[in-house]
Amino acid sequence: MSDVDEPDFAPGATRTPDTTGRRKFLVHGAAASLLALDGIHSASAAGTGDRMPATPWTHEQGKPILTPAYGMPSPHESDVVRRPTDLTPTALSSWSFTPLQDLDGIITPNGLFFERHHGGVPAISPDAHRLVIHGMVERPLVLSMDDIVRLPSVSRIHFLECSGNTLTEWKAPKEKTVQGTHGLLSCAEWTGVPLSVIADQVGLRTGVKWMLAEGADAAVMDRSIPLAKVLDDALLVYSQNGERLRPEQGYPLRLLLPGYEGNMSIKWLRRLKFSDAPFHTREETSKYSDLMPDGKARQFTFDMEAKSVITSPSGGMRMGAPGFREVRGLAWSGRGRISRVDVSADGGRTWQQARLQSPVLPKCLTRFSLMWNWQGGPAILQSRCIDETGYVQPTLAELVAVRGVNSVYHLNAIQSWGVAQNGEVSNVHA
Ligand SMILES: Nc1nc2c(c(=O)[nH]1)N[C@H]1C(S)=C(S)[C@@H](COP(=O)(O)O)O[C@H]1N2
Ligand SMILES: [Mo]
Repeated sequence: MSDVDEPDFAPGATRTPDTTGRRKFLVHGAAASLLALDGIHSASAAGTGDRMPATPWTHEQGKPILTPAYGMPSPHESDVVRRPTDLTPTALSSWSFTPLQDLDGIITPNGLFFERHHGGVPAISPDAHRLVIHGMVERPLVLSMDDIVRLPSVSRIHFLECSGNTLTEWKAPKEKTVQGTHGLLSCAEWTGVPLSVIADQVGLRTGVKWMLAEGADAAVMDRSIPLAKVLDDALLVYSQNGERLRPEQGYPLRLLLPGYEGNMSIKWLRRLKFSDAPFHTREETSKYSDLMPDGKARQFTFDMEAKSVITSPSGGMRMGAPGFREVRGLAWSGRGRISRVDVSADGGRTWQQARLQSPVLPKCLTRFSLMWNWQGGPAILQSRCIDETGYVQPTLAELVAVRGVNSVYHLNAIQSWGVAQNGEVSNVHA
């Protein structure tokens, strides 16, 4: 193949399958696979039959079943872990970040789901746990976990993102990896009871407009939620990716508000109170509001706006040999489905449409990819998404023009990864 005639992005890379293109990408790998085949041929010639060359693990039995009873990843994957931050003075009110650079598809394994706790992880017994529902209702209720699990359930795949995700990147590139810049983001299949079912059970009085949700942890985290969201798609969740919630994710019961800032999805949920007005809790006045350039703060910025990031190659990685490689990433919107993702290798001067991997679900991570021919020189990789409302992910300059740099939360700007001549990839502002 001629490197000169080849466009940077694979022709037709947005269509699948693209067999012509794929054949070309494989040319570079051909030499390596021939070597491996050579091993098989020489083994046959030595009279061992049609077998692969011997490896240590074919000579003895493996470990028996149930070691351990709850399965764990291969020890060779021990680097794939959540990582903490140096931003918080205590590990009781802190974050841990999901290793997005190491994950495929759209589901975050439960042991790698990011954590955000304001008062540590409580050890709650499900038998002792109760959910109180009161306020402007006809029939106040106290529900046990047994009561809740008997109610009609649904399972839905949604992302959860802390509105503090990417908070270090307002003024200058800070975190080295995508885990650090974007790892307060995870996605799971959640199972639980639609809150609309609970609202039916208690009977809302006329005039109800808001609902308070409160946690049973030492932080007693509480937030006001508009009634429209409660009745639309809010879930009382007890399971995550098929098993009961992990303690870190709110065991035995949490709220999930699809597409809303993570803070509102109250964990260790113990109380719902219906009212005609918001409660103006600490978490929605002193925290989780956005200070604008004019000195006024925006309050109740619930939606996580459309955002995307390239996860491979990304900060801290090193490119292999020049040639084709798949650029991969994630896109999501708190307002619905992702409708398009574009990728640039020249800092946003030119764009190519990426392929969206199915399923493309509302308020869910969407995986995108594009074959890119790295010529071996410097490049700046970016992704830009558009959601089904037509909203286009902004550049950092566009976001700062509106928001200024006083804000902490809701940084959804385009992320740039610089590829150096020597193949090193790093976090840059372009
Ligand atoms: N009770 C309670 N709920 C809580 C929190 C908390 O500290 N206590 N943290 C909130 C924040 S800020 C976020 S981003 C999400 C994080 O959920 P996760 O730890 O399951 O990822 O939970 C929210 N719910
Ligand atoms: Mo958060």
